[in-house]
Amino acid sequence: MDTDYFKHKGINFASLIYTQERFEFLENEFQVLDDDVYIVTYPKSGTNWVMEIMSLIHRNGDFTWCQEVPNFVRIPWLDVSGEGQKLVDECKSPRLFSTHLPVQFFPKSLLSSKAKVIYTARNPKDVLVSLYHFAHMTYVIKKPNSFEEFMEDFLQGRLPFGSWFDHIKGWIQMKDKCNFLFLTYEDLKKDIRGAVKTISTFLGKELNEQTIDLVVEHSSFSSMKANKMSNNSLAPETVMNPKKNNFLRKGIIGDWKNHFMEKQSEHMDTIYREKMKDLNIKFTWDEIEDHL
Ligand code: PPS
Repeated sequence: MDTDYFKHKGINFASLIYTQERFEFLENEFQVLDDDVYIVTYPKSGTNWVMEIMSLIHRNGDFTWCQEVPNFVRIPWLDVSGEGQKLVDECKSPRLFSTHLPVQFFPKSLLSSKAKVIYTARNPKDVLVSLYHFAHMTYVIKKPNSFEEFMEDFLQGRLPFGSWFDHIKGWIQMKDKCNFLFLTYEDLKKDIRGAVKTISTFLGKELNEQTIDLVVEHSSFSSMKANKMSNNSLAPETVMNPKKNNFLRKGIIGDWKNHFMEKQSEHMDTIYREKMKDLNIKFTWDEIEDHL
């Protein structure tokens, strides 16, 4: 099956599950509610992991919801059209949504609401590697010809959802707002208990130690991989090839070192420094890299 993209305001999206009309509707007409919670990421930054943590916190550690209901039904994708759109339109308050939308396409009604946003970012080198593998099993990203070419598409913002740099720089402008929580995949890996506490406090839920244990256990890589409601093996076959399903692939920090040649790493570092120079923020992955 061939993958087609269309451009919305300069950014590529897969025609298979997204439409321009829906994006216009979401940006200008969709009503954000005060008790909504949005999980926002650039693709491959740990969205499904945060969805699992959120589902478990939402149900106070009761994991039956995660074992009986697919993750994309528990926390619908805000930005998709077709069948997925119905899940959004029919979702009852308190609503939990996930999305990869860049900030400029997000519903404008967010600005006048108390809805909460959890933004999770990940080392772009690991995002690129994860995306590269995902592109071989999905129909929403064009099949890469080579890692080299795919990297250039990533760095130039030609992949779906556009530039990683613009995405994070756009969303991080909200970092001082009280309804915005910024996390990194690396934070979750380094201290999952701490991250669960941070997320639950942000959501206004104080969990006891036993409940935190349940959230940690049932959102672990191995639990999610073994759970067909959370490993995306139930995703539509038009979107992902179930025979190639390895959505929960490795779940580690630093797999980029197994894929990048030295000169590719230096090339990406140069672009990273240039594009991020105005931000003046040190991210968890920068610190991890410093200690290697
Ligand atoms: S998507 O398609 O954009 O929604 O993908 P996303 O969920 O954002 O990212 C997929 C990567 O996250 C890893 N993952 C996890 N890592 C550690 N622990 C847990 N529980 C977990 N759940 C998902 C998943 O394996 C993908 O990363 P890679 O590097 O490809 O393994």
